[in-house]
Amino acid sequence: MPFDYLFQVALIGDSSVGKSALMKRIAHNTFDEGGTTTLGVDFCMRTVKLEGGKVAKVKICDTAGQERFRALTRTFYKRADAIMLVYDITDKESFENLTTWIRDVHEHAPQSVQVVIVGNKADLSNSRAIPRADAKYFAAELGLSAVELSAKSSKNVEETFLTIVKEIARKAERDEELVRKSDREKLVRRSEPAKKRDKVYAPSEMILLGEKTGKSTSSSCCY
Ligand SMILES: Nc1nc2c(ncn2[C@@H]2O[C@H](COP(=O)(O)OP(=O)(O)OP(=O)(O)O)[C@@H](O)[C@H]2O)c(=O)[nH]1
Ligand SMILES: [Mg+2]
Repeated sequence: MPFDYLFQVALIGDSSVGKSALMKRIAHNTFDEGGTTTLGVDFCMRTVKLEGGKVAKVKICDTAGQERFRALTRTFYKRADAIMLVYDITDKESFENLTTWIRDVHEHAPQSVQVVIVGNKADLSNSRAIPRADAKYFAAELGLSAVELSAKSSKNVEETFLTIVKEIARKAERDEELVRKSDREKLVRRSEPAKKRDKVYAPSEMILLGEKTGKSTSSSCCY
């Protein structure tokens, strides 16, 4: 299927928070109980029809949470349009480690990247370790949004993913408009001095000027 945009969404966060499960839910709408740990990076593609008829192809990069892969995974979120920073709502440590992940994102990801704090395993809310309000407060302090979802039950996964893609698409459209505007301005700037030169230095006018003043006009100022 032809597409208008190619976006990258990276899933990052501690090991076992459910990044791979989330990617499979987003890309194939499936869930495997007890997945295996990711070694390096894994990918899936998803196509999204946008409002207005445009089509976005989204490359979802599922990165390894293990520390030993950090250098490799950074190279992927460097190119991301959006980052889903995942923690497990039943695992306090995975939430506390968000601070380190955020620092990493600020250091290595593009400034324009859209970051969403994602609390996974919302189906286990009876074993919740992180109150929803704490996550919202943490995200708001950083100017980010926070959502809770469940890769297992699929609750809120599709909504979150589509909201992210639509937001990146809106940004891409704004950027395109800025480029078009700047191209138009460049064209105007290029044509404006030429007009002025024609007006001031056109040989016919110079002859006229010379005639009016009665002085001869040198052609050396003509270019
Ligand atoms: N109850 C529940 N379990 C989940 C959910 N998502 C993932 N899991 C389970 O959590 C475990 C870890 O999931 P993974 O997706 O492998 O975790 P990961 O973040 O990719 O881990 P790394 O690849 O090591 O970084 C697996 O046993 C999953 O079945 C969820 O939404 N609810
Ligand atoms: Mg994984």
